[in-house]
Amino acid sequence: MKYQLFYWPSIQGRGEFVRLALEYCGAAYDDVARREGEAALENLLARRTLATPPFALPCLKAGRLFIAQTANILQFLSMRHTLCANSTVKRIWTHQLQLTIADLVVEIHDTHHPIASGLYYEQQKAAAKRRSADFIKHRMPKFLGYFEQILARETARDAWLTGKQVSYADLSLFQIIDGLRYALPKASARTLKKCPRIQALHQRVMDLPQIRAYLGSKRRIAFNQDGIFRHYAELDHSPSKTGRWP
Ligand SMILES: N[C@@H](CCC(=O)N[C@@H](CS)C(=O)NCC(=O)O)C(=O)O
Repeated sequence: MKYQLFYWPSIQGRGEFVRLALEYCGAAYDDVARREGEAALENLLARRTLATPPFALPCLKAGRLFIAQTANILQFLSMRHTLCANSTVKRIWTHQLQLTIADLVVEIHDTHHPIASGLYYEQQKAAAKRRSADFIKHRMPKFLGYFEQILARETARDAWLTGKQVSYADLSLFQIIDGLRYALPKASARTLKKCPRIQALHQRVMDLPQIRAYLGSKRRIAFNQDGIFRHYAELDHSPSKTGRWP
């Protein structure tokens, strides 16, 4: 069976967490809008008569089933493919980690769009400067510090977030780090200095043969200024010499 992924064709966005999981487990999928254009997405979002209509994208079609919410899609895929450890405790734990990553994704998005998604960045630049300063000073260290501590609990050097087995949460954390390095190169480097295990995990995910092949393929869309991770140099704050923040 071939899955159909419905997501915006020109950005990584939230769809990328699903693409990484599909690529890792070698599942056949059609990235529908990259082939057919965005009209396919608009048609889907208008189909309120579906049994499970999506509110927003990404959405995955598996047979007759339409599944939305990134964490929900990943949990579904993990029931069919080897994408997390096979015990109830580990499944719930992996889902919990993914939901925390979903919270982080919203905060990353809000660094450049703190007022409204429907407004241009230029219309909310002043608020974006304040929001990104707070994100860099407080939120990014808090989130990444949490994941670093989770990894530190494992004694084995080659452990993943949930233990011995790689899970979709590891693939998602890889994506977060890749994106933060693109969007906030200076600030993320400062935070990541204190997170050696996260840095190592990012490299280890990149070295997984399926992920390496995907990243080198045309299927991987480059980061750009339309996605969740956007690079605006003026948002990549550093504290001043006196330690003060904007
Ligand atoms: N919680 C959802 C959020 C989905 C979401 O906000 N998707 C964005 C694109 S990345 C969207 O289509 N937003 C339109 C809207 O919220 O009206 C998830 O994690 O999948």
